[in-house]
Amino acid sequence: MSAAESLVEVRVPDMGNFKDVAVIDVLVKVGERIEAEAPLVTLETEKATMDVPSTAAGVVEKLHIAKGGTVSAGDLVATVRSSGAAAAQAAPPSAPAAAPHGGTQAGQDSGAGQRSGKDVPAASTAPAPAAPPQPAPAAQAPSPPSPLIDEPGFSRAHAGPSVRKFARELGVDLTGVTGSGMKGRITHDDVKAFVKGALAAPGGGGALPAVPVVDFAAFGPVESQPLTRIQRISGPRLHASWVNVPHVTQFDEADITDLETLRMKLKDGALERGIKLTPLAFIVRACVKALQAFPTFNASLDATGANLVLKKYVHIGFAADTPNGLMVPVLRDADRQDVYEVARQLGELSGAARAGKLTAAQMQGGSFTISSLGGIGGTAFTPIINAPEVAILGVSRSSYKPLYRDGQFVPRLMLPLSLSYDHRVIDGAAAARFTTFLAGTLADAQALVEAVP
Ligand code: CAO
Repeated sequence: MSAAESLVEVRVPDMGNFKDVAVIDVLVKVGERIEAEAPLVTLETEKATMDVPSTAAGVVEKLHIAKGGTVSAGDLVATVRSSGAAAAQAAPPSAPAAAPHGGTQAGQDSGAGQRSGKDVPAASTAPAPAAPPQPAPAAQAPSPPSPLIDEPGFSRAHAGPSVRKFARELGVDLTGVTGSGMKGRITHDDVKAFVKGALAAPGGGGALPAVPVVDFAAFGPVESQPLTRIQRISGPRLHASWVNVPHVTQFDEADITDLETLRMKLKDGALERGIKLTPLAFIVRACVKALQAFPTFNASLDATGANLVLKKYVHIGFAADTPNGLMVPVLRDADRQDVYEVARQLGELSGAARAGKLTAAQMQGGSFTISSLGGIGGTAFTPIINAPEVAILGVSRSSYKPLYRDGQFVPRLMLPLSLSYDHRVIDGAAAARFTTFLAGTLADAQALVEAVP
């Protein structure tokens, strides 16, 4: 070691009350040349991710911790062979060496003024001429939990450490981010697209106005029940769609009198084959025809929001009411199944959903969703789009209504349809054409039972 060199020990700074914090990434290698403040390792507590920066410029002599291990304040992270006077500004462990992502790193050039301009290239050390001196921040603990992040959902999200870190830096809840990588893995670009979407949202992406916190117990007895696991997962996704997608709902009615007559005729025969031929199977068939006629309803915006991705497959998701909450199994290649096969798969998938036995693959890849409340009741509702899909069909309970035809009122069985659509992609005229086509298709019962080519 030359006279100008010294060994600097970089330690984990004071992290408040956190102990045994996970080392999720080691960012440097032994022998690597680093600048002062270069991040050495990334730590993740339950609440935040933070880098531990080097307190000196030089060469990494030794690493004392490994990815997957845990550390506490004061633990040795690395020994850095510092070069010359520029190096040894090692701060004590309690100094503000680590800032939670999103927090300020200000004040860490405090030694620059004492450095020799001869020893150190000006470009790498001198403060920018116009930059005013920054006050040193107080020692920083990891950020408090962000109210925007659903921590259990965040930890379950399918994303690697660097994407998690990136998301935390931006305060993005990965629970609401749709992954475009392999097997739905969330990528950096997905996080960026999510942020762009949030910024483009009405209100400029600023924090949403908060709902007032009310002490309900002040008004009478109360009982607190935790949301189910499915509610905790689906809630942020529904919320993301609600706040990101401009929804409009188009209402219509389909005359299914003939369809119901035909269904009654075919029902028993189907049951002998173990198939329950419910109205939903016919509605799926009708939607397939409508999606083929109107491909923009079977599409999604890409991550940039500038292109529409038209899907050449028709995978229909359908909302299923289960004891654990709402689930959306996906009937794949619905365009290749006849009404009996659709009915059989609807029965199988909704049975698996109710038994809590759906696989992840059975809930992925949907290109359009149907939410049928017809078996329960109601006249109309405004379903939330299963984003990034661009439309969802709500179906309510059919009932007999007087229809004026050929100079007289006749009783017809009318099925209420509620189509919510993403107005960025679909305009009102297209939506009205879609529901008109759908209603016409449902009225043509025989065509719905024909074999699929
Ligand atoms: N109008 C009148 N009756 C209807 C109907 C409609 N639109 N749709 C179904 N029915 C009848 C069926 O004919 C059946 O009667 P029978 O037993 O006499 O034949 C009965 O209602 C029950 O049907 P089902 O529920 O067994 O079958 P389905 O195919 O209609 O629905 C499923 C399957 C999984 C969609 C349904 O069980 C379900 O879970 N629906 C709730 C969906 C939901 O929660 N949506 C809201 C999502 S947003 O929170």
